[in-house]
Amino acid sequence: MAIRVVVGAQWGDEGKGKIVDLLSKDADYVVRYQGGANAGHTLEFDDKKIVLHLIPSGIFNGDATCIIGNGVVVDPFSLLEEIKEVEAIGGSIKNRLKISSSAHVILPYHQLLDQVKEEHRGDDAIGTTGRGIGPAYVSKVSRVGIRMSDLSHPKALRKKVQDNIADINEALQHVYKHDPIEAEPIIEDLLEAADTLRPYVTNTSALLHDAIENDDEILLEGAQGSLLDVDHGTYPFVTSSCPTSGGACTGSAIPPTAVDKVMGITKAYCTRVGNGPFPTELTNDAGEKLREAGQEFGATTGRPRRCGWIDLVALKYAVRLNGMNELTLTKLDILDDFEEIKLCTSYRIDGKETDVFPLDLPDIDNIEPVFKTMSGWNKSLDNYNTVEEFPKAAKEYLQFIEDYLGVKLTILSKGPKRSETIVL
Ligand code: 2SA
Ligand code: GDP
Ligand code: MG
Repeated sequence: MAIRVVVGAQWGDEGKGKIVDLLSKDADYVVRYQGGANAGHTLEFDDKKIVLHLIPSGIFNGDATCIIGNGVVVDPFSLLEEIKEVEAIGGSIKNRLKISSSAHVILPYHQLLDQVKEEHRGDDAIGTTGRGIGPAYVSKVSRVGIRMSDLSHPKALRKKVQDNIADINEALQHVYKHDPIEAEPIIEDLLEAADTLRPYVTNTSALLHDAIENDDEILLEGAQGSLLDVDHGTYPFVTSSCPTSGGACTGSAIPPTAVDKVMGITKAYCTRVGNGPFPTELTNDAGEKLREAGQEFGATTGRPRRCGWIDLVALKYAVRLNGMNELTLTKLDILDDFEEIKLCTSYRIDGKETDVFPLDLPDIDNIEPVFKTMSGWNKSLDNYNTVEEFPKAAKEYLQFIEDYLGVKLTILSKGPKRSETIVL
C-alpha cells in the first residue's frame, strides 16, 4: 500500500481528474488538498461525463473515502450543487464524502471581491476564475476566515460573518466604489446549507493519521498546476494556494515522511488559461489546431485555453520542485495529426541560453524559447495498445521527453476515457 501525490506539472488541466479516477479503483482514501471550485476535473466513463470542482475524483471508481482536505477553500453552495450532480449519475456520497473541519469557507462576498478586484486591476488582471479563491485565502491567512467547524456554532458564526462583512463593506464602498452588501441574507443561506453539510464535516486529520498507521492506500489529488503555485509559480499570475507536492502535506495533514511517491501529470503539449507568461504559446494556426483538437476550453468557466508546444524547461523545473518519481503524459492523441512537433529545450533570455526556469517575472516575460523539431507520426494511435507497437516517431517523441526530464513515464493517455490509457 502506498501514499501517492498526483500533481499537475504545468499550468493545470493536464488531465488530473482522469488519472485520479483511474488510480482510485484500489484506493482507501482520495484527498483534495488545495484550491476550491476554481478547479474543473473531468471524468469520462461508461458513456458518462462529469466535471468535478470540489469533490475528489475518486468518487466514481471503487469505494474510497473522498476527503476535502483542510487546505481546500469550500464554497458550500457550489458543493451542494455538485453533490446533487454526482448523485444524479449514480455516485454515492453518503458515508463516502468527508470534509475537513479546518477547511475554510468561501462566501458570496469572496466571489464579489474577486470579481471587483479583477475589474480594478484593468490591464494587469490575473484572469481569475471569479470563484472567490484569492479573497478566501486572504481571509484565512488574515485569521478572520470561517471554517467548516464554525457551521456547528451558529451564534459565533453569525458574529464572524457580520464582522467580515463590515470590513469588506469598507473596502467595497471606499476603495472600489461599489454598493455595500447585506450580511443577513448570506447568514441565512449559510445556516441552511450548514444543516445539509454538517454530517460530512469531521476531523479528517485524525482519520488520515489512523489510515497511515493502518497502511491504507491514499491518493492526494492536486488541483491547478505547479506553475500556478503561489510560491513557485509565475507570480503574480498564479492561484492563491500551493498545488505542488509540499502543499499536499500541509493541505491534508499527511506528513512528508509518509508520502511514498509523487506522480506528475503533463499534457503532450501545453496550455494555460488566464493571464501571465507562457513562453511556448502559439498564437497562430497551430495553436488554434491544438485548441480545437484538444477541446481546450476551461472546465469551470468555459474560457478558451491558450495553447502551445510542450515546454521541457518548465517541466524539468516542475519535476525537481515536486520531487517527481513518475510522470503521466496525457492527450498524446491530440498530436496525431501534425507533420512536425516542437519541444522547447532551452530559453534565450537577453541573448543568454539557459535551461533553468527563471523566477523573476521580467525574465520570464523576456523568454525566447529554443525548440527541437521532431517529425510527427501523422496517424491515429487509437488501435495501439502498447508503446512497442507505436509508430517510430511517437516512440522517439516519448523517449526524448523521458531522457530530457530524467523521470520515467509510467502512464500514457490517448483519449478521455478510462480505457484509452496505457500503463507502462
Ligand atoms: P483563481 O481563480 O484565483 O485560482 O485564478 C488564478 C489563476 O489560476 C488559474 N486557474 C486555473 N488554471 C487552469 N485550470 C483551472 N481550472 C478550470 C479548468 C479553469 C477554467 O479546469 O479549466 O474553467 O477557466 C484553474 N483554476 C484557476 C486561473 O486561470 C488564473 O490564471
Ligand atoms: P484537470 O483539471 O487536470 O483534471 O483537467 P481538465 O478536466 O480540466 O482538462 C482535461 C481535459 O482533457 C478533459 O476534458 C479530459 O476529459 C480530457 N482528457 C484527459 N486525458 C485525455 C487524453 O488523453 N486525450 C484526450 N483527447 N482528452 C483527454
Ligand atoms: Mg481543470
